[in-house]
Amino acid sequence: MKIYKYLLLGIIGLYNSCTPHIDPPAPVGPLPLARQLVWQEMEYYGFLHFNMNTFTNIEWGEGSENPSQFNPSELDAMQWVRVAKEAGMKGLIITAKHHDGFCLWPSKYTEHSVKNSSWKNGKGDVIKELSEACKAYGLKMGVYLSPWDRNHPEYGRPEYVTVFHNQLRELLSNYGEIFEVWFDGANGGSGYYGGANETRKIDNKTYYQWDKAISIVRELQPNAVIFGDGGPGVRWVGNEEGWANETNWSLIRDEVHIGYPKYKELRSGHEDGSNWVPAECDVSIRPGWYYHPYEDHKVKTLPHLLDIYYQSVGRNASLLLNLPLDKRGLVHENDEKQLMALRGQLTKDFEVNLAKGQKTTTSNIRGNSSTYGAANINDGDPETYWSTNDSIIKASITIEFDAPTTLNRILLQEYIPLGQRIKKFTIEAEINGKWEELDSQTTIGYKRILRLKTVLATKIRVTIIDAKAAPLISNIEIYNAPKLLVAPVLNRDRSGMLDIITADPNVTVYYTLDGSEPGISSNKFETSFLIEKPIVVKAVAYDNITKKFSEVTLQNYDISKKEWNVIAVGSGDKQSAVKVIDGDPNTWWSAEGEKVNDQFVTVDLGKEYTLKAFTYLPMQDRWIKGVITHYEFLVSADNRSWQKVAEGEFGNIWNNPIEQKINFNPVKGRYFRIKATKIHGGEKIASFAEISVITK
Ligand code: FUL
Repeated sequence: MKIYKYLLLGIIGLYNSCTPHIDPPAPVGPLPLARQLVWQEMEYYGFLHFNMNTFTNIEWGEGSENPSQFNPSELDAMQWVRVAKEAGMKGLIITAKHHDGFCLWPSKYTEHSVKNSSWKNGKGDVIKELSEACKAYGLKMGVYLSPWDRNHPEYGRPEYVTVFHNQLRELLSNYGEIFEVWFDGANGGSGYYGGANETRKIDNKTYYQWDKAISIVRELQPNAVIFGDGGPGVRWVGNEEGWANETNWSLIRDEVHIGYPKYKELRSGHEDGSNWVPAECDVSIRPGWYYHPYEDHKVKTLPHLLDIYYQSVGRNASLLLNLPLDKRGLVHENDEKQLMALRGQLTKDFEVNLAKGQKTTTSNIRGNSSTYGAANINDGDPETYWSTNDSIIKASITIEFDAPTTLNRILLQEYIPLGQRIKKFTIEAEINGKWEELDSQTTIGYKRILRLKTVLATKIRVTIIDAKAAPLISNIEIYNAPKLLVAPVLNRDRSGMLDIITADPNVTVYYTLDGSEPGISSNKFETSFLIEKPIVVKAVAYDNITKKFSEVTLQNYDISKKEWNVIAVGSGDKQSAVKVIDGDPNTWWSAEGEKVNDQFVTVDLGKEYTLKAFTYLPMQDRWIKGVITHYEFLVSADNRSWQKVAEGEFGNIWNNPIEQKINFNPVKGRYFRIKATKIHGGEKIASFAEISVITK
């Protein structure tokens, strides 16, 4: 038998060597450079925001901070890199210098750096520690160097530009290979500037002598890509939320520069762009870029992180996910947990490539040559691709499964070394012998991942409808991602209607109202229902295919707020004060007057209850203000004579602005008043997101 096999292989080899040589398709420019191709394959890497702002607990330092304030207690670069590696990231970019000018390395060109800090008695170098840790774990390192420097006395004058270039030289000379140099777009404005405390304006197109800065990068790190609003290597995506538009060209026109006012265009790039500058989506795992203890409960949820992944990596962009290092100098436990949840889910989503080994045919093959044949689409080799004859743009690829296959993800890649071409394509599935369109989309580029509805298909067909020239596809993968099983979210509105929300519409929710653990024999959630009386709700999501449950959500509810009314406020608009009892944690109301007596809200419960506790939820926005630290709580039967039943402090509320519950001796009353006697940071105006009472 063996001899026949070799004979057959010999014949195939002879046939292949006789196949006439067909020229590859002509490139459709602009084209990526080699360093951009290497960068593109990284796909997912991390940002580290860490320096003076970590210790002053703000987002933008003025530049007047004292270097001694920088003093991490347990800085451990190995921990950052270990976490990043385990999360699946391929590199880390650190804020070597942010707008306040504080340098994480002992720069020769400023006194505002680690060398004058308390950390390691001024002998430390964070960039060095990170570069060593990256080397140890095989991760790449990048540097963020803010052009704007609110500390430097010469900022705005030519002398500072030399400092900026010299600092760039230091970073690119002393820490080994750098994969990306990140130039921020925020520029000029007010600052300390060596004590001048003034506003300095610059022209960000000309002031920094970008040509010179770029040539320094080219000279010292020829393989590094440069990030900026308009590149030149990698572009900003035009938002800090972690998404690109569905249509995303890796091209931009010449007119894009740092501070480009029409930055929203960067979400799609320019189809007719004359430069190859792919998009990078930068987003923080928390609301802020820097660590703030008051955001410990605001780490992005798994469904949110997954959306970010699919809307960045899945839309022909890279994902730069920020981890704010804390005052210890570590990635916080909460952030690490969510990173690993994302990693775990992505591993499940892309576990088995269902296209692998399946029969793949195409409507047309370039010169009928196996060099450009259909097999290249799922051979796992990014260097081979399928293509059509030059004149043919509309073409299709069909993947036929051995048996009907359940699927809901498709991943497509163009062979970009010869340019991004595809402008429009559709995905169809053959289900029970009938073709059904699952999606119709525009660009593909380096990588496109589509989340499709779950179908049981015998074939999948990808049809290229329009392209700049003959389409080149190097890879198609098909997956069946499991349902997203995360604990359901419970929302009760003012009238008491309870809604149970799941991250995946295809899971089933079971709940109990008697404190028992929910399971498949409990109530099945179909539609919102009324909860008016005090009760504990426990809910769980269930996947009927894997027979697995999510974690359980537990929520204690008290009387509904249906009959409640805000009947008085210390100052400001009483009508809009209804937001403090609307059941929505994201709406808030604040007083207007600045006197202590202006800072209260009075609520009529509609009838008398025995009150045992009250709750206060501070504002949940990214920029919180008016957080009450000291309160008085008063109760009345008739809205005339009032009894103070509690007063005191909400412990640690600024650092941890979650709902506060204050118990007191039970008291009967129909009216209650929450009064702020002190507000965080000496502010004068109190704000309220939600207030409640406990009767049970
Ligand atoms: C912005 C900066 O101003 C923020 O502080 C942060 O560094 C972010 C990544 O870029 O433009």
